[in-house]
Amino acid sequence: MFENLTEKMTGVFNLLGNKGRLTEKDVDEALKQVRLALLDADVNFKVARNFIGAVKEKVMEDGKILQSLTAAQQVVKITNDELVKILGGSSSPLNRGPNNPSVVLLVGLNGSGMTTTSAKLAKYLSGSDQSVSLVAADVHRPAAIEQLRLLGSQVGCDVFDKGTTVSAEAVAKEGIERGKALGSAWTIVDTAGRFQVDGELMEELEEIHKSVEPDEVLLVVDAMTGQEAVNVAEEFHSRIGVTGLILTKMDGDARGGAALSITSMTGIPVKFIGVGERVDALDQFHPDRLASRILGMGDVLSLVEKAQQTFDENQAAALEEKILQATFDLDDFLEQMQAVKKMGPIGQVLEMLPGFSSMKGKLDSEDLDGSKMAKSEAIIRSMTKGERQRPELIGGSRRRRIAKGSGTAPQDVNQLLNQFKQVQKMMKQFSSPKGQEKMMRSMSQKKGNPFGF
Ligand SMILES: Nc1nc2c(ncn2[C@@H]2O[C@H](COP(=O)(O)OP(=O)(O)OP(=O)(O)O)[C@@H](O)[C@H]2O)c(=O)[nH]1
Ligand SMILES: [Mg+2]
Repeated sequence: MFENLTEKMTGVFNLLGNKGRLTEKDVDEALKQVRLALLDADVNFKVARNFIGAVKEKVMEDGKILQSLTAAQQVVKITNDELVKILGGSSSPLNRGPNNPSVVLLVGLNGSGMTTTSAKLAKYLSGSDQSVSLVAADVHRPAAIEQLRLLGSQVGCDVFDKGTTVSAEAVAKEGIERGKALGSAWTIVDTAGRFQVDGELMEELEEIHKSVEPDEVLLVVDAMTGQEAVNVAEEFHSRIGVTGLILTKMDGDARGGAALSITSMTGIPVKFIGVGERVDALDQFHPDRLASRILGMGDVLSLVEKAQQTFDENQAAALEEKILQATFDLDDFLEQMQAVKKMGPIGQVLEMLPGFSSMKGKLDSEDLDGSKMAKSEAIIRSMTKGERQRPELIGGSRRRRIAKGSGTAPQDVNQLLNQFKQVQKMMKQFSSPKGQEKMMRSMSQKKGNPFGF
């Protein structure tokens, strides 16, 4: 996510961090670089200008900052706070209406991801035990209805449609009735997109809006469109009133312009982000977490949440026991790899680690696209049960057999065994009281705010 911007920002602040006390000129030079990085990410120039102005003002306001030995860290902290601010301050949950179902209208331009996002949102909400039904109000293309039906069955939600011969407004209205009859907590209405904002589309949306009185009108915006997204949002907002934004395709090559410009230009909060094509690739939007990522500090909170969603409790307890007993073997290693895979594409998972942007150069594409992990899995699967429990049994001839069986080379098998040895060593350390103490100590030193003060 926003790799280029993150790389440049970390570059600027690393340089600043090497200086100790700062002069006003140092700050100006760093902020100039930050401004260029923002413009290069296609951030709206007014947003970039105001942002830089606000950071500078805050830095100079407190006369002691520049003289301090932690001046650079304080500048980073101020930059972080201002970033959080332009991203909307805090996260905004969905508005729950007074009656069931709460109605969510999804609107947007053609191909921005509305239909996919309807299903993602349905999955997201049903994940927290809320019943959801979907309405196919894109009556312009039969394929759109079919697409929503298919996605609906994937996420286990009722999909209401009336074909393509009735008006979108009529389908939407009946769809809400259907949601009521089903006792749904939420009914999500998918609408048609257009290539550009045009009168016809807006009239149709206005009619739907009047008829269903939605609790949320969510504009789905493709993050790859950059700051052009601001104009789109303004037009939709002035015609039908938008209550929230969903930025899709944040997993792609989006540079950051849309995400960083849209809320401060329009005042509309981003509520969710789409991070992939799968129906589970939707995250609630947290301004502070994105700011932290942009400044190269990763997103540990999201990582922990994803892990909690993925690992079941019994599995986690069994693993803990094995670590404490120091009986963690290659089968457990395999199980761990599979669990990590469930958290999403490995490149995306790694991106949430602090400092990843500077580490990235040291990894090869095999590490990032999951092919190394697939190789490791194949190697372990080619081992016998005994070998998985006691890898020290593996000598030259077994190694050749395993390599052949997994379509890899003997040095790949070696590499995996070495990697496993490292993990085992770390876990052994953790299982001894002394090792635990050591680890706790180093963890507690890292606790607190990520800037180190
Ligand atoms: N990588 C990625 N692809 C996405 C995301 N959201 C949607 N897509 C893809 O974008 C394409 C268009 O998605 P749709 O949901 O059909 O878009 P739409 O806005 O309903 O399009 P129309 O109804 O045709 O106007 C599909 O191939 C989706 O898989 C996302 O967050 N990440
Ligand atoms: Mg669609």
